[in-house]
Amino acid sequence: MQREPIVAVATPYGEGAIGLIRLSGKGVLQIVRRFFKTKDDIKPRFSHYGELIDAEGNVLDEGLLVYFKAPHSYTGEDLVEVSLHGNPMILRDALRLFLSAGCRLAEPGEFTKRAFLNGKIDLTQAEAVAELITSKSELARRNALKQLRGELSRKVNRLRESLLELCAYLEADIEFSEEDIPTITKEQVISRVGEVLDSINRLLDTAKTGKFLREGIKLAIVGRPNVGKSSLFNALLRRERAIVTDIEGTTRDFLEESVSLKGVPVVLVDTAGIRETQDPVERIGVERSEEKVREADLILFVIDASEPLRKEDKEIYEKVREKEHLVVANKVDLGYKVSVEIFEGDSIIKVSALKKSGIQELEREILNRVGINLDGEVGAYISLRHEVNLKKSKEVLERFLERYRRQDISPEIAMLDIREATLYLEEIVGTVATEDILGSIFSRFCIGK
Ligand SMILES: Nc1nc2c(ncn2[C@@H]2O[C@H](COP(=O)(O)OP(=O)(O)OP(=O)(O)O)[C@@H](O)[C@H]2O)c(=O)[nH]1
Ligand SMILES: [Mg+2]
Repeated sequence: MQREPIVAVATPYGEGAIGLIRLSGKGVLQIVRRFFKTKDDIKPRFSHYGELIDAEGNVLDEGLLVYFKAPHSYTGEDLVEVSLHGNPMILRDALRLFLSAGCRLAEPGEFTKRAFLNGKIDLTQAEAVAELITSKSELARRNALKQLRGELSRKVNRLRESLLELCAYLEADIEFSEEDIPTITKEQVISRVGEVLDSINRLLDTAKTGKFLREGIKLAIVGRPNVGKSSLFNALLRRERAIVTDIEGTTRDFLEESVSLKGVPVVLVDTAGIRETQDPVERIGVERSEEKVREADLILFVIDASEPLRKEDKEIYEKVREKEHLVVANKVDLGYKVSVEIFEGDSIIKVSALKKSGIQELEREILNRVGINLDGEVGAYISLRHEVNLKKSKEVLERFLERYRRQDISPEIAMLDIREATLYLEEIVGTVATEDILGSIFSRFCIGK
């Protein structure tokens, strides 16, 4: 389907070797050809050199034109890309020409939205386009590419097909119930739904990691004064950002810095050592530290390995153990005199922030703890939208299973349940998609994409 012609600058604003204008929709080649003069016969997917000339006959620029004939284009419509020199004034003038000839300025994400509407890509792939452009970390980028190549779609579609088949069986049961041909047994229904639920749970397990990849991990370094929190902060940052002294209570206010841990975005927070104190400034610092404990995705609880645990260590540990945490025994270069019985079940990572030893192992442990295994393959990590729908689908299926086992459900209702669960999956890939869903996805795009 060819919609009204749209145009946009597809390259970022500013000076560059090349600036690209993209047009898609009905009659875009004719529109461009009114201004872009070339000696060539224009062939799809070939690059043609020419001049861009305005209505008064002034040459605006020289450039290259590539024509993609529907349906073999990004949008599935006729699509033209004109590469000019990357000067914002040239691009603005070119844009004006095309607008004057009947094009409309594209909305954010409109090219990709048309690709979706024309069946070139599904909704998870459209989302992946936006993520591929905006991802801030190596792993998020690799994940987006996987999603763009249909990894998530395949997984969700497999589940959807399994449920649709089940629907067909249940329907046949209703239609031909008198004829006494069992098309599917009760056990088969239960095991099929069970399998789908297992797969949904596996996908849901990736949600937390997906969030970390996209938004980063908030990591708070916490402990009593002088155990070496700021030293560890600096070691992880690989620069001397925080002040380090042997005076207890050196860090008064928390410090936040972003760092990439093996390609994963991390916000590191150094906090004031937690202890009872009369100093009003330090007390506010301690309160803020406690707040950071609450906000963090993961806590590095630091102890001094070179001496026995103190009462304060144990008190802080009581607060920390409720949350995701790692115990970091620092100052191992001074020996290991700490008794660690109270940390039973916790893995203790030995480091020396001063000598910079054990830091790599600590980084690996941090990523492991949030579900990122650098040695394994990057999986398909779902986003919040996928998570919400998968949970709804799961809920319906669980309710169904429970009633089906008790035989407390008519075949008609059973079918409706399965159909509803399928619908939530279909919303993920966009087999069914409301304007609301589309609006919220495509409005996040940049113009020209
Ligand atoms: N030997 C040794 N000393 C360390 C190590 N890490 C830190 N220190 C020393 O311990 C002292 C305190 O270090 P900081 O990093 O300021 O400790 P902190 O936990 O941030 O202390 P507060 O900000 O007061 O809560 C300094 O003299 C550091 O040089 C280590 O791994 N080995
Ligand atoms: Mg400090």
